[in-house]
Amino acid sequence: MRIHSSTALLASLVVIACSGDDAAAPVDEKEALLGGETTIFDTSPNAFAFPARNLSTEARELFSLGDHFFNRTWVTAPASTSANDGLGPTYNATSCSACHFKDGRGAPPTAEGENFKGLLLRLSVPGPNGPVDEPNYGDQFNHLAILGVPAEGKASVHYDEVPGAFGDGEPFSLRKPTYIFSELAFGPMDPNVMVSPRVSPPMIGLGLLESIPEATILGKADPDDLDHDGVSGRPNYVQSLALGTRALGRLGWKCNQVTLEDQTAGAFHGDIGITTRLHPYENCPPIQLDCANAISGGTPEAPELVDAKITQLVGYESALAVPARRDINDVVVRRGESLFKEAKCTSCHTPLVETGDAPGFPALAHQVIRPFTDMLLHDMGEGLADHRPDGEATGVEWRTTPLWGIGLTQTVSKHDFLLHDGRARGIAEAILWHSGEAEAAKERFRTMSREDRAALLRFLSSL
Ligand code: HEC
Ligand code: HEC
Ligand SMILES: [Ca+2]
Ligand SMILES: [Ca+2]
Ligand SMILES: [Ca+2]
Repeated sequence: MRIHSSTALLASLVVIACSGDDAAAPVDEKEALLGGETTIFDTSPNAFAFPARNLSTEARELFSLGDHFFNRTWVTAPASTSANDGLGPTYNATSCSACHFKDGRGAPPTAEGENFKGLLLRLSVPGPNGPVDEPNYGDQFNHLAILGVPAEGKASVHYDEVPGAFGDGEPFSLRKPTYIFSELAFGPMDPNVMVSPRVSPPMIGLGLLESIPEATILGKADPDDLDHDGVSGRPNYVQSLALGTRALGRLGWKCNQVTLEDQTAGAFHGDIGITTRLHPYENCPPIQLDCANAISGGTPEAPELVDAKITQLVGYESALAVPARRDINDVVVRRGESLFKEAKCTSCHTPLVETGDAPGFPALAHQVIRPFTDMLLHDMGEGLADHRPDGEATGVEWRTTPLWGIGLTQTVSKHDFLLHDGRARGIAEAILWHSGEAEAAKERFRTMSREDRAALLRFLSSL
């Protein structure tokens, strides 16, 4: 099914909602509108690539310009067109869309020796006032470089199978990754190096998440677990280069970036090697002399990318829409939804939130959205820990991942590897990795009957 005319589908949804043969109370068709009035209706491989349905004409133009830029391939400077040169000197990919393919999520390497594409490795070492960059490799491992400059080396993943069983005895196996560096160009890493593997997350609904009022997010935090439900939830505060101050982090797997502008400039610098006003110097740790001496596509005063382009990209990223839910009237899906609540998955995956003002993006303002995240950090236990603090996030904490769009992962990204490092092979494994504050919820899932587990998974696949 591929429907672009939203009003047509909206109308048919209402009909389904009224004529469904489910004996229970009729479902409010609005439940399908995960992104409120911004929601689009598409279940094709392009489902994550559309602008918000209610976007103004001007905002649509900005979206198109940014879209173009998101797909642009960067080349080594100097090139005949200076508009897209400045790649590297070291980098991980040559375009945003190489990692966020079709605005979906990246896949980890599936076997030892396989290349890293959608997964990157963040690095740091403990310093006197908190973590600092790894001295010779910086804050990210860059496995690629332009001609004449050494890449930082190679990385490989190794998976160990960890066996387990559901409450009814049915066995399962989880795969735990280990990362191995080789051919390191600048000697061994610091013995205290902390490595955080992260896949590229899907790009939908980011402007809506940015428009959730800070008070709403902080209102859900319960750092000392005063209500004794075993779930705390803490905000992350990180330095925003865009705002010039420390502020509430919302983006990244640990809420480690504040605004889309921060995230975009950071990605250009760390992932592609493009300098901007916020990151005016090339990404070359002191020992990497060939990197520092390579021809740049700009200067610190006139960086490789001008602010206007960042604005276009932010216009694109803000407006990428969330697709509507499917099958909301299916009896099994509805049973799964009840189980999701009963298992208290909702204590972190908040089903309903209202956005506040959205300066520059009126289409995103005051929308009733269903992101299934509280935008807070949670201790998820040793199994998922990266042991690498990030801002105020500890080495065991992660942002509650928004679950909207999760059921379209396979369609859009052609794989269903989930969690921050893509270790989970599908939704069930992602839940089974939950521990720490989510241990009790995980146990409720693990000990459900087979039928209930299937219903819960059907519900998540409808998102
Ligand atoms: C090498 C792969 C790679 C490339 C290239 C890349 N990204 Fe990302 N992107 C990631 C990863 C990994 C994360 C998660 C980062 C984290 O947790 O710190 C991410 C996160 C993001 C997020 C935050 C999403 C969220 O849910 O919080 C945005 C926005 C984003 N990237 C935009 C961009 C833009 C714009 C570009 C191009 C300038 C880009 N990315 C290039 C891998 C990549
Ligand atoms: C204590 C908070 C908390 C509770 C309770 C919780 N989760 Fe999560 N969930 C998280 C966090 C944090 C992550 C990200 C973990 C990671 O990537 O390492 C996550 C990730 C996920 C993912 C993977 C999403 C993705 O895109 O990678 C799924 C699926 C999921 N949770 C479903 C559930 C279900 C179902 C329940 C109830 C049985 C549940 N969660 C309960 C916090 C929670
Ligand atoms: Ca550059
Ligand atoms: Ca590096
Ligand atoms: Ca609590």
